[in-house]
Amino acid sequence: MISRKTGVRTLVSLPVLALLTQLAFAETPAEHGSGTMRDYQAGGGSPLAAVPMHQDINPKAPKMTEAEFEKAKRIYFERCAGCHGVLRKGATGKPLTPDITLDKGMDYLKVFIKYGSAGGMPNWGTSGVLNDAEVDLMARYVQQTPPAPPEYGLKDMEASWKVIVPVDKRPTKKMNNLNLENLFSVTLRDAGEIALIDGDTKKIVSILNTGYAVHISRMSASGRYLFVIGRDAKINLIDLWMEKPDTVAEIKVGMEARSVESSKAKGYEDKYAIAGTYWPPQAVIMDGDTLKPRKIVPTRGMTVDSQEYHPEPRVAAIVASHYNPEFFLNVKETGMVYSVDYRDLKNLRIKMIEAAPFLHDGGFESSHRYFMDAANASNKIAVIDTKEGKLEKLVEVGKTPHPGRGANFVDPQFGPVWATGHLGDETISLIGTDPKKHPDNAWKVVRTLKGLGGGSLFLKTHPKSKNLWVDTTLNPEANISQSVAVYDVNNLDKGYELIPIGEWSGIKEGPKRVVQPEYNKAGDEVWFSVWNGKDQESAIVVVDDKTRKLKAVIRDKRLVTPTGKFNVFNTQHDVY
Ligand code: DHE
Repeated sequence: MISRKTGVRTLVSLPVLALLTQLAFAETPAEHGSGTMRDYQAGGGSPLAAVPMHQDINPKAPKMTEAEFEKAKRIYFERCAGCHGVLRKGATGKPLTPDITLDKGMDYLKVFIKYGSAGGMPNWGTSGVLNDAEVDLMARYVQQTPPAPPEYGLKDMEASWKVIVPVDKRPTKKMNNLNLENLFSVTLRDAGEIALIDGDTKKIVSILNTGYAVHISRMSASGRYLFVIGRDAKINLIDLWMEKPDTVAEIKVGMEARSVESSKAKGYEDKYAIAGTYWPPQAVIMDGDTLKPRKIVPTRGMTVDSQEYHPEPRVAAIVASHYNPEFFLNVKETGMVYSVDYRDLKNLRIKMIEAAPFLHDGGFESSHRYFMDAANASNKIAVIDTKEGKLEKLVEVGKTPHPGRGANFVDPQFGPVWATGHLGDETISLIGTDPKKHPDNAWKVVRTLKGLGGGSLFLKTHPKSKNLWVDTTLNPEANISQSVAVYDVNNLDKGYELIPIGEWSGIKEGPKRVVQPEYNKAGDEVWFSVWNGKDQESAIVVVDDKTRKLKAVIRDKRLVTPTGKFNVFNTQHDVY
């Protein structure tokens, strides 16, 4: 048997081999199989590991002491919950509820946990992450009734809510000399901070404390307020008009989260914000200038395909419609997109649009009418018409699409297209997006590009650019994860040029994974993060888009684990 982590061949006894071959808990290999994919799913550990939980005793399950249970719970939330879910009802990984695990029994479970499965379960034992005693512990743990983290309602949110600078004490005009439209908010993931970087001078303006394992930034419609969300569901509202931009309000909207967005429809600019949580499975609408929580939107419900109840459908990407006063929420595990009409919060209108599992990330095509939404476990892009509020089409793409917000450009042969890369294969799918002038190409994969390899997370272009940049952050080969591919959108048949961003950073040590291309406002520079370990030096590499030559390297010891970068203007206007 070959360990996915080490590539080392290990001898496995025949009964064990027999068990391994009948393992039925197959998972999506691309999502989960390699150490890097595994770490990506786990996201550095769920903040729920430290949360006290309610626990029933299941008399049929093997005995565990309280201390053993606590230890196993911590391991579960650090390693397993990202795929199997908080309540073990299954997400990317299969369900692990006692009705299934008690039947499987100790031997089966121990083999499964120790050796992994061909379907994608990591080999936790043979890779050295868990020792035999811990494998035994986890086999007993998954036969217990899953402990349930507490709910988190309006009262909890209000208790965490702080308005640091009230609205009437804030500036009435911009008080700094920053070119705000070309400011970048940069995620400093493991520091729990963001860096505000001046896009013109490339100087760090300030470093601000945010939530744990901070994740993304989004802009208000006016470009004044910056919203930053951490994995611990803490949101910082930052006022960019202040002499020194700083947090003016904060709130914790749940126990685990990934997404935040603000209202963009005419008449509702800056009025509301919304954040989606992984736990509890819900979203909350807040006031856009204070984060006062207003209305909670629950997401528990039936799955799109078999219409079975799912107790923990997490909220993944959220986009704000430019057409109607509505947010579009990805309800991941049920495969439904909720359009939430925010005109009347007392009589909230929610439309449940059937898409496909598991909805993760996505963005608008160039007209901003259609939300191109990745259903990663189905290898599909769901095209959601945000004007009509309906599913337009499900488009089959490559394995495990991961577009970020995707990339829009005009294909010389097929007209306007939106592109996605994939975690599970080396392709880039180009989908026609112009039903009016190019009806034959609309909502079809019109072209497939060959990229550097699997493990792509993000790709980007800009309306003023002729280049399409694609990262391969999670590829197991260092020379690929440290490089990006760039295509000439007017000459796609020529293939890509490989650009060694990691090498250009000048940093010698560390994995130097290159992640997330992001343009400046003018569209003539593209920024890449060179993402190293927490104790290693990282960097941001700025490339001249026209010449594809190195323009600047931002190196500063305060840039700890930079990952996402959000240019104010491009984020505000959904330019990508
Ligand atoms: Fe992300 C976007 C969830 C791991 C960097 N990530 C998103 C979105 C979701 C999501 C739902 C879309 C938000 C939106 O548009 O509203 N991310 C998750 C996870 O569940 C996952 C797989 C594991 C976890 O436990 O967190 C995960 N993400 C990562 C990382 O490890 C990355 C590479 C580094 C980091 O900073 O944590 C990472 N995710 C990003 C970035 C975006 C993002 C940079 C926004 C891209 C954009 O251009 O908008």
